[in-house]
Order: sequence, then C-alpha cells, then structure tokens
Amino acid sequence: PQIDVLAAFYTHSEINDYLDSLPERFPKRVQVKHFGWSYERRPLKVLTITNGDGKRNKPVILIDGTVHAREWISPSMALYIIQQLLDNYAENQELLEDYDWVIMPVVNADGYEYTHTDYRYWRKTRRPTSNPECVGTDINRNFDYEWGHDEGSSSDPCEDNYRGERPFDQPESQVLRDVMLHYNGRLNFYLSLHSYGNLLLLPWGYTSDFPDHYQDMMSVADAGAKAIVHSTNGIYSYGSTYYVLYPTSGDSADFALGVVNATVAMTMEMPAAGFLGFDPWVSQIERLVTESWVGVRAMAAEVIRRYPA
Ligand code: 0X9
Ligand code: ZN
Repeated sequence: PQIDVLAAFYTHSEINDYLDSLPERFPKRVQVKHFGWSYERRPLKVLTITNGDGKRNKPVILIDGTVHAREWISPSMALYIIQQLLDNYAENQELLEDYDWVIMPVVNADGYEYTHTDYRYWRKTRRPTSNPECVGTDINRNFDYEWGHDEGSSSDPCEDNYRGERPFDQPESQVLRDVMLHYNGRLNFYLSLHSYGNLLLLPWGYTSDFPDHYQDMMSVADAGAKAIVHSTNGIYSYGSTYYVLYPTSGDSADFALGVVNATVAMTMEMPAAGFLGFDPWVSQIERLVTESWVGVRAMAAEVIRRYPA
C-alpha cells in the first residue's frame, strides 16, 4: 500500500504493511528486517535503504522514531525520510552514494497502539510492572549505559521516566539495542526522533561532563540548526542533553555513543504542535516534516562530509 504521510497518522500495523510493500517497488534498494517482537508480540521492523550498487558494509545512518508512544510526529517523520530517499531519489542521491540508511519508524509498538485505542498521551511501554497499579517502562531510561542513576530516571513504576527493574528488561529496548549492535563499527550517525522542544540533544544525558568529540557533534548539530533557520526561520537550540534539557540516564543516545561507539549520536526534539505539543493536527504534518527534513538532510550531509567512507 502506498501511504500519504502528509494526509494522516498511521497505526503500527499500517506502517508495517507499508514497509513490507517496499521491496516489491524497490527490489534492489530496500530490505525489511525483522529484529524481534514487542511485549504484546507485535513485529518490530527496520528498513534498510541503499543506492542499489551492491557494495557492502558502507557506514550507516540509523534513525528511529516512536521510542515514546505519544510523539506521533516521529513515525510520520521517519516515513517522510523513507519517501525522500526512495521516491525523491533524484534529489537525494548523494546521501546514499557512500552511506546506507537504516530506519525504524516505530520502536514502542504497544505504546503507540495504545495511544490510538485508549489514551492519546501514553509515553511508556505496556508491560506490567511490580506495582499492579502502574504499567509501562520508559524505553529511553532502560538502556545499559550508566543505567539506574536517580538523577535522570526513576525507580518508581508509576513515573513516566521509570527505568525498569533492570537494564534491557523491555523487549523493545533489546530490539533497538540489537539494531544498533548489528551496525557496530559502522554507525556514523544515530538519530533518535522525538517531540517536542525544537532541540538537537547530544550526549551525555547522564552527566554534566562532555564526551570526546563533543565539538565535532556540535558542528553537525550546527549544520542542522542553520539549515532550518535559513529555510523557515525555525529556531533550534542544541547542546548536551544534561544542560539543554535535563539529566537523563539510560537513554538510547548515551548508549549509542558510550557502548556502540557511534561517531555522532543525537536526539532530535521536533517542534510542538496540536493541543499539548505531542498531538499535531493532520494539517500541521507537512510543515513539521518538510522543515525537519531540511535539518536532517543537512546533518546527514555534514556527517558524510566529515567522515567520508
Ligand atoms: O526525556 C527524554 O527521553 C527525551 N525527551 S522527551 O521529551 N521526548 O521525552 C530526551 C532524551 C535526550 N537524551 C539524549 N540525547 N542523550
Ligand atoms: Zn521522547
């Protein structure tokens, strides 16, 4: 099924059906990989996009969406990126010359489904916890790198930033970990799509210290923020998560840098929209994804320029 990203929000199964339809249309350029299942047994799928030249082991740009269930613009953005790279290939060819792209539109499949059926502002997974009153763990506090600090995560299952009983006790964080580790050694850009805040967040989240290569990552963020301001006057702030947002521990970007040795790891907080920031109207999708694509494209180009294959 073709889907019009700008015309609606789609469920996890609609997104999976769309991903599954792509190899038929782009047999040489895409592959759908199944990396595992959510707690409620939804299949978690990842799309790899190449230019079809058959060269193996190019450096990788890995993009995920919907780590947080209510952040609906993030799967839309992931789908828009896929369509830019496939249907608008003529304009984006250079981005696939020496790099492959790996895109996982929905990490938190159960939570995302729940935001369609029960409660629009759900954030966490849907796995029960030790507290019978409270369901769900924050995938973005469940990664095993500096996991468990009380500054940046909660041990209380009723909190929205509950980190889980143990690192990687959620199948969805295990799957995202496995995707990252699959590209170990060639993960040049990890980008996690979230909303909202107009922020480009760099590690670390868990400490006020700065990682090695912080300045290089800042140059990439700078390229993205500048491209956006030039195109739409959209203003992004950027810097370390700890300072620019708040402390976070056990999140996926810290893991990508700290354990997988990604060259650049970043969380993009797309703009607020809708009633509460997380819930854009359908009519706002186009503005949000086209503006963000200007930034993502510029950052990818900067990564490719700085770290040639
Ligand atoms: O708190 C979070 O998990 C993210 N913000 S959100 O409002 N989407 O929930 C920010 C995580 C940023 N972490 C790193 N860049 N390390
Ligand atoms: Zn988020």
